Amino acid sequence: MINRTFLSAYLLLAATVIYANDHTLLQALYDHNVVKHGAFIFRSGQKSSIYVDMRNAISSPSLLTQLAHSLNALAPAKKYDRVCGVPYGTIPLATALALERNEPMIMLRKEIKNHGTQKRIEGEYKPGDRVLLIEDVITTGGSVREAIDLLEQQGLIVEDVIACLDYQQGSVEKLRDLGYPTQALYTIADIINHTENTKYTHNLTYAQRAQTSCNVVSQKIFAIMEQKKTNLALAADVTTTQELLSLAELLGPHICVLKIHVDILTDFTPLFIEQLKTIAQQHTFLLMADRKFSDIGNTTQLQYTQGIYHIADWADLVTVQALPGAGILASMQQATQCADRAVVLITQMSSHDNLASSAYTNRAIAMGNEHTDFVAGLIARTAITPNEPYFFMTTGIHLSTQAIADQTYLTPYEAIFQNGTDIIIVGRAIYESPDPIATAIAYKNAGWEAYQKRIGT
Ligand code: 5IU
Repeated sequence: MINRTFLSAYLLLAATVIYANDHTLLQALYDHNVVKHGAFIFRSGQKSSIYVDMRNAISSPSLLTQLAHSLNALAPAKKYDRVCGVPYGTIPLATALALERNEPMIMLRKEIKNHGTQKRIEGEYKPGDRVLLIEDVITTGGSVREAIDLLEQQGLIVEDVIACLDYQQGSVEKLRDLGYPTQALYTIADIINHTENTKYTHNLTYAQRAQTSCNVVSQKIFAIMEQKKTNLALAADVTTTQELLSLAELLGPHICVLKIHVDILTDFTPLFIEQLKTIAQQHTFLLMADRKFSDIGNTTQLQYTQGIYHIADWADLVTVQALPGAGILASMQQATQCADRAVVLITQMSSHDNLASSAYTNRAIAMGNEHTDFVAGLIARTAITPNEPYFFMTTGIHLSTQAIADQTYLTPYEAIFQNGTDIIIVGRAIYESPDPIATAIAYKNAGWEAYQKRIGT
């Protein structure tokens, strides 16, 4: 074993801090249920309010790729003869990294096969090969040490160790002392800090938030949720007015918001809007036009108020992209001059590989913060800001987190309980189901139970 200098240890530490600031990846770990909130008890008996399950990352190709990118950036800038993952949990990640680096891989066996070659290492290698070793989470460091022993027994040289998470049990420092430069993308303290920053509204009820919010539409929505005991919004992406009116009539009692794409209707008439408004009043839900306005202020103002849809006349809520900057909000607000019209600002999206980086998300929130009288809510995967006036709406919701095309799904429990958002927006899972009423009730109950658990009842 080679003993490294203090200086290299210091440089490694500095690098760790730099990569720990990558909040996009950290956020993705939450979004994909790698980091979970709750009450957990470790094998040691120690209690924790968060739990990190790195293995869940393998179910998301985008997250696995993102992790491989970040680990690649974290690894020392040199070539290795072999990339190897600590068995067995880290093998998928090591594969992703080996492909990204275009370097050969080997695989360790924990047990010797009692048939065949009795090999402990799969793949081709020769004594003296220099290895980059990957671990997902370093706790005691025992698995890393075992892997190093195995590799060294076969004459391989472990040059560097990189990991996703350092549980800060002193093992990373111990490995460095033994001569294995070790770095991690995050420490458990990074994860806890991030978690603390997202927990602000967890214990407030919707009724309390209706009282504390300064936005009229926000107050309305919180009051409706409390009264109807539902945080379910229906995304009714159907293409005829008849289908849409039937869905509104059928599911109206179970929802707080009906979200529509008015421009996908093939037979739109102004009369349809009158009919929809009547149903919304009868069943007490708000109308949301998911128009995703994104042009310069003047054009958006015209799109909002003119054309054949006259959205500003009937939509309680409209979605707006933050991309054009604050001018879009000012010009829309000027066009309505009406306190019961509001915006839901898009700060994050649910589509795979969308471009909303954490820097973009933060700037979008800052933009909303300047207009809280008009911005009532945020579209987000996680309740990302300590500002209470907002309600957080989450798209991409499914009871089974199966993937459909480019959509990334969270369960109602993950969105409401774990990620602290307020409203689940559900589309195909409900209106394409054989029994939309029963399915809507199932989603309503799941969303409500998650909320009750969050507020502690
Ligand atoms: N929608 C998303 N993701 C987003 C945003 C909006 O899915 O990030 I902003 C819309 C698209 C569709 C609905 O109208 O929400 C989700 O429909 P499904 O539940 O059928 O995937």
